[in-house]
Amino acid sequence: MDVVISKVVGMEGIDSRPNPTTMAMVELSDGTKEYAISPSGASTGEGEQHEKRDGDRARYRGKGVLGAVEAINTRIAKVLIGMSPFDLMAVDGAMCAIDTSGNLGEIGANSTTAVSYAVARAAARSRGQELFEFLGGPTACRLPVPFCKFFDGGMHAGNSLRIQEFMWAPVGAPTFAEAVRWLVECFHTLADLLKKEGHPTTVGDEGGFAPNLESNREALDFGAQAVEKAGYTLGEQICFVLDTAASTFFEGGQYAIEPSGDPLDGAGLVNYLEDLVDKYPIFSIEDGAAEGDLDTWQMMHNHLGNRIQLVGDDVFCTNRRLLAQNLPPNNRFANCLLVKTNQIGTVTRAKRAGEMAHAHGMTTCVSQRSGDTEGAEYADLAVALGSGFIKPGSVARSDRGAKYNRLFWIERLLGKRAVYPGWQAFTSVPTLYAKGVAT
Ligand code: 2PG
Ligand code: MG
Repeated sequence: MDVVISKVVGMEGIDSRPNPTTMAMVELSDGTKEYAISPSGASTGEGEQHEKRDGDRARYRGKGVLGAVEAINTRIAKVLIGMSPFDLMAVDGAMCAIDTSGNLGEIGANSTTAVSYAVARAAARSRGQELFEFLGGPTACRLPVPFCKFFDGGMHAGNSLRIQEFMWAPVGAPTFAEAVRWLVECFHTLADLLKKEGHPTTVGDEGGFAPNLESNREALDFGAQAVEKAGYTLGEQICFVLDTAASTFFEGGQYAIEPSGDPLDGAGLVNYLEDLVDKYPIFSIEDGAAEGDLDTWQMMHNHLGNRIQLVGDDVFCTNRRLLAQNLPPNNRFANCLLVKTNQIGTVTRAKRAGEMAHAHGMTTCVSQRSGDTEGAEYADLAVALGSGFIKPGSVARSDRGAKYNRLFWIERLLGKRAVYPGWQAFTSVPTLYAKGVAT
C-alpha cells in the first residue's frame, strides 16, 4: 500500500521572543509522525505572505494563533489527508490552493509553513532519509558559510544601534565545524572586551550582544578587535557582513543609519556604505536600501555590486514574482537572494525561489527569523539548495545554536563528500570568489 498522509494536527506554541506560534504534527499511514513549528519576523517586508494572528487582546496581547491552528485542523487537514507526503510540491500546492486571498491571508503562512516542514520531515523519515537528502537529492553536499551575528540592533534590540545585524563570516575556515569554533572563540573574546569597557553583555533577539554604542564604526571596531584578539586575521579568515534592514530606519526619504547625527538621503546612504566598505572588510550587505526605494538600490549596485554581495530580503520576500524585478529585462540591483520559508509560506515555494536566483547567477542565503524556534529545518534547506550562506543568528541561545548543531551533524553525515566553500561561496562576486580559488 502506498504511504499517505493520515493525520494533520495544529497546536499553539511559543517562539523565542516569546510570542505564540503555530506548530504542526503530521502522521503517515505507515505510522511515521513528525513535527514542525513556524518562526516569525519583526522587521517584515510588505510583500510577505500573511501571518494569521487572532487580534484578541485578552490572549497573548492579541498575538494568539488559534485561528491559524484551526485552519490546520480543519481546512488544511481535509485537503492533505490521503495525499502522498513524497510529492511535496503537490502537497504545498494543494494547501496554497485552499486560500483565495493571494497572500495566504485566509489560512495563514504561519499554518502552511509549519505543515509544509512537518510533511517534508515525515516523508524523509518514512524513507529513512535525512531532510536535506529528501529535499535536495543525492547531490546535496555543500555546507553554507554561516553569518554569525555579534551585535543586535534595530528592531531586534532596545539599544542605540540602527543597523539591525552586525555579523562575522568565517570565509577562510577549512570546514563548517572549524568555522563555528572560530566564531565561538570570537564571541567569547568580544564578551571580554565589552565587559572591560563597562558595556553589558546581555543579548538581543538573535543572540548578538546589544550594547548602547555611539556609532556603527564603534560596533565594527569592537568586532574587528575581537577577531584579532581571538587570533584570527580580519579580512582573510573572517570578514564582516551587515544586514542594515534599511526599511526600518527610512522615513520621509531619509535614512537614519547612525545612532546619532543627521539622516542621509539615498545618495548620502550609498556614499556612507561605500566609505564603510573602503575602511572595513565588509563583503556582504543585506537590505542596504529600503524595499520601496529601488533607485537607491540601483545606485548602491552601481557603486558596490562588483565589490561585495548585495542581499535582497524585504525587497524580494522570497517571492519569485518580486525577484523578477531584479532579472532581465529589468536591471539587476541585488546579487543575492535571502530565503525565508515563512515569508512565502511553503518549503516548495522557498526552494523554487532559491533555484530561480541560482539559475540567474545570484547567490542565496537561507535565513532565520528574529522570533525563531528549536526547529532546524532551514539548515537542511540550505544544504538541499546548495546555498552559499546561512544566517542563523549568533552562536549564543539554543534557538540559534540548533541550526549550527544541525549543520555539524550534516557535515559529519556527509563525511568526505562534504564541501565547505568558504570564499568560493561568493559566486556572484568574482573578485571575492577568486580569493577562494587562490588559496
Ligand atoms: C532579517 C530577519 C532575520 P526578521 O531581517 O533578515 O535576521 O529579521 O525575522 O525580524 O525579519
Ligand atoms: Mg533582513
